[in-house]
Amino acid sequence: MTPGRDELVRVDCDGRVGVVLMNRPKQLNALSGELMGAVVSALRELDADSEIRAIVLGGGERAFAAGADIGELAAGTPISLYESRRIDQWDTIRDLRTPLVAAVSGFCLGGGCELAMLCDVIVASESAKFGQPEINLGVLPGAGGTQRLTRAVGKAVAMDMILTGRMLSAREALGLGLVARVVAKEAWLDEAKRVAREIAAKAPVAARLAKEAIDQAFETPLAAGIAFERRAFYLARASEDAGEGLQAFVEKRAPDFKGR
Ligand code: CO8
Repeated sequence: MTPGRDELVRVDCDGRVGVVLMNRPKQLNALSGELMGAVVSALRELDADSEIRAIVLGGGERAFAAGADIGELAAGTPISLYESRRIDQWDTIRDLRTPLVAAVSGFCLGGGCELAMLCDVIVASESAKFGQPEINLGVLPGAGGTQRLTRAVGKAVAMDMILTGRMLSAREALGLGLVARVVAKEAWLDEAKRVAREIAAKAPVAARLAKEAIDQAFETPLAAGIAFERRAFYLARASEDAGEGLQAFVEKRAPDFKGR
């Protein structure tokens, strides 16, 4: 029987934070078409919910995700992959406006590493292992790994990882700028939720514009990125929340952001 979305992902709301946990533990969260469909659909729903101001995307303790489902890749043809637009749907994650925190414990490999890199902040357990081992299967990263990993860790390490399949420890990933925080093994999910709650407490319009502006740093030349940032700044300044935030500082009180 085909598992439903509710079996493949656990979706929960913790105040203004949405939590999506991938749930194919026996296959180390190998990203089958169905699992990715479930992830994308859950994330899009949370993104459309105006009450939600940050989202955590996680896996289990043993694996965030060990890559695309190798059985499916072996059974499919290049044309079925192309026709199904399997990889294209990953792009929709980049279009989400709500800040996304990846909670990574254990294996974060291949498509799993590419999925984590689609998120805005990666919080990793000390146990986390990051890698792009596709070369061992006779292929290469196909969902952004050659591009995003290179931008995150630089050419030398990206070449090393992608050409040899070497995995990075969480500490190495932190040193190289792939992840934002490394926490004790048992704290990976709680810390990711804590970071998400911290983001959710900020002015949401400013947070979303800031996320968009940072992403521009990877898409545009510097001058165009600076121009984008300036307009985003003016737009944020026009929000009610900016009026509230600035006034609250002057009045020495905590701001009450409304998301307007
Ligand atoms: N796909 C399918 N099943 C998997 C995958 C996977 N990626 N990874 C692990 N599993 C399954 C294993 O087959 C095993 O199943 P079973 O118990 O039925 O035999 C179960 O998960 C547990 O795995 P292991 O017994 O192998 O556990 P170990 O602790 O010994 O090893 C490893 C863990 C090192 C993670 C090992 O499982 C491994 O090497 N996995 C494959 C990692 C990999 O090569 N990932 C890259 C996949 S290709 C890819 O991601 C391309 C992305 C392209 C874009 C997206 C296209 C849609």
